Amino acid sequence: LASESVLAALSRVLQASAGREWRAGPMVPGLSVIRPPQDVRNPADRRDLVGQVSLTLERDVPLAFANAARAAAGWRETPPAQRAAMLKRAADLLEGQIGVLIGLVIREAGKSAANAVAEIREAVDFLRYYADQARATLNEAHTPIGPVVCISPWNFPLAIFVGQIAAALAAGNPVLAKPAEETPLIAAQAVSILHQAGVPLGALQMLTGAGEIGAALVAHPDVAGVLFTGSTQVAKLIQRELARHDGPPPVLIAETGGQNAMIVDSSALAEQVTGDVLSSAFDSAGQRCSALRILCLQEDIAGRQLAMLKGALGELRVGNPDRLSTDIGPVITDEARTAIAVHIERLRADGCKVWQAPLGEETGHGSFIAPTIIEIDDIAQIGGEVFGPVLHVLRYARGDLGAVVKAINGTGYGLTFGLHTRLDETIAEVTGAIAAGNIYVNRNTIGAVVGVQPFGGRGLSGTGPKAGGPLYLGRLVRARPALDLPLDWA
Ligand code: TXE
Repeated sequence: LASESVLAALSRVLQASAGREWRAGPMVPGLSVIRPPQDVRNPADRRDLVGQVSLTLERDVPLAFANAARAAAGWRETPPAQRAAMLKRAADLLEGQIGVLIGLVIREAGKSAANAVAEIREAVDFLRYYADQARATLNEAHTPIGPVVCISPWNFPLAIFVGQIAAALAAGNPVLAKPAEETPLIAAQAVSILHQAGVPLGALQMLTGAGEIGAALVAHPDVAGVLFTGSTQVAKLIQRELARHDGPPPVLIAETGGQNAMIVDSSALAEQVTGDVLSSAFDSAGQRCSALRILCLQEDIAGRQLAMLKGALGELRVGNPDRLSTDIGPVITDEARTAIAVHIERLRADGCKVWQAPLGEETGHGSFIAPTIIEIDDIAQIGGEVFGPVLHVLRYARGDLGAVVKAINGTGYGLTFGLHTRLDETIAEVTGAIAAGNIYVNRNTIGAVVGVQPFGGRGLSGTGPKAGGPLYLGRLVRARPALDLPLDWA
């Protein structure tokens, strides 16, 4: 967002999208009954009606599977190169509509303009990546597994939604996609684009609605695989349901939450740490599975580092992302805001020191939480995952490094981990001992570059290490893919 012309273009895009109303509904051929629509409102300002969605009913699920069964043979027999060409065409179409879609992502998901652009770019990258994978790895003898249910969250309403679909489609499977109930409008645009690019209506269907529609999809006897990103709790429910199926249980690939930590020792560069911590903890209002939750500071530098972080916290601009000057937007719903606020107040009542960024003007009509730093004495004080802009800070003594690593592993999650140090032996010791899928050294802990840096978690964070992938710029120490999915499923 650096250059003047880009800023001017974005401003025009935002103005053009203001006030536009979008529509979404079930995309299941043969569904005749029109359901009364529900409003979808902007989390930054609930007075802004982004559009309306009509909901799928549980009794529509068998029709969707019947459509998938009818489409399966045709899709399976479509040569991989042709499927790849469709995904590439969809990538081009998505890229061509980026101007319109930025405004929709900002208004429906509450993302900042920079995050909205990154989100759309990632979706485009996923389409091209899986197109290339299909062309490079699949031959005509490859056998797809059958209908794949893709269940996705609201925090990457386009990138994760499209990434799951592209992986399953590339491998020749018909897809039944259930986007998050909070973000159906952007999902509907993505599915329309894939249809426009040539994917048959029966090979890619979308079912709107909440968890019960996801549950009904997973419970259907025809399901061959499930790609899920969301909470650990729902991943476990899905796993249990799939185990009840007759015959071999369907494939489950799950990417769930994290309790991600970073260790900063006294050799680290304080200014670089400040920038990396802020982006890791507060970008997207902390609503990333990879977001930093626990910052462990070696005690001799903790006071100075904390002072720098508090100073930077005070400068963050929290507000409506329809302004390009906004750093931090809202959290997704009022329920999410309440849950995060309850967590902060519990730790304050426990005697923890709490610092918060000022809330900007015009945050009164949205679901805003001020970015927050809380000093804790023990990782166990945090409890479960807090999905918002809250960073917990723990001081540790030099001799306690091993105990800190043990406590981090003891959370049971294992998604991302960061280390800031300039001591080679510490890098070797800590990265060898941490049980996380993605480990970052001397950089922020967010992000995965599609096709370059595979991503995925262990333990409570997901279905675990898959095949290895290429290293990222030599600074990502270890990465294991979770989204590098169904291409092995033959
Ligand atoms: O997730 P849910 P939510 C985590 C994070 C957050 C928590 C809750 O910890 O606090 O999830 O967010 C569908 N059977 N992450 O409520 O409920 C649901 O409709 C089948 C981590 O969004 O797991 C939605 O489409 N499906 C994260 C999807 O599952 C069901 C991203 C995710 O919803 C279902 C977002 C059921 N029984 C949240 N119940 C990440 N790893 O990036 C719900 N769903």
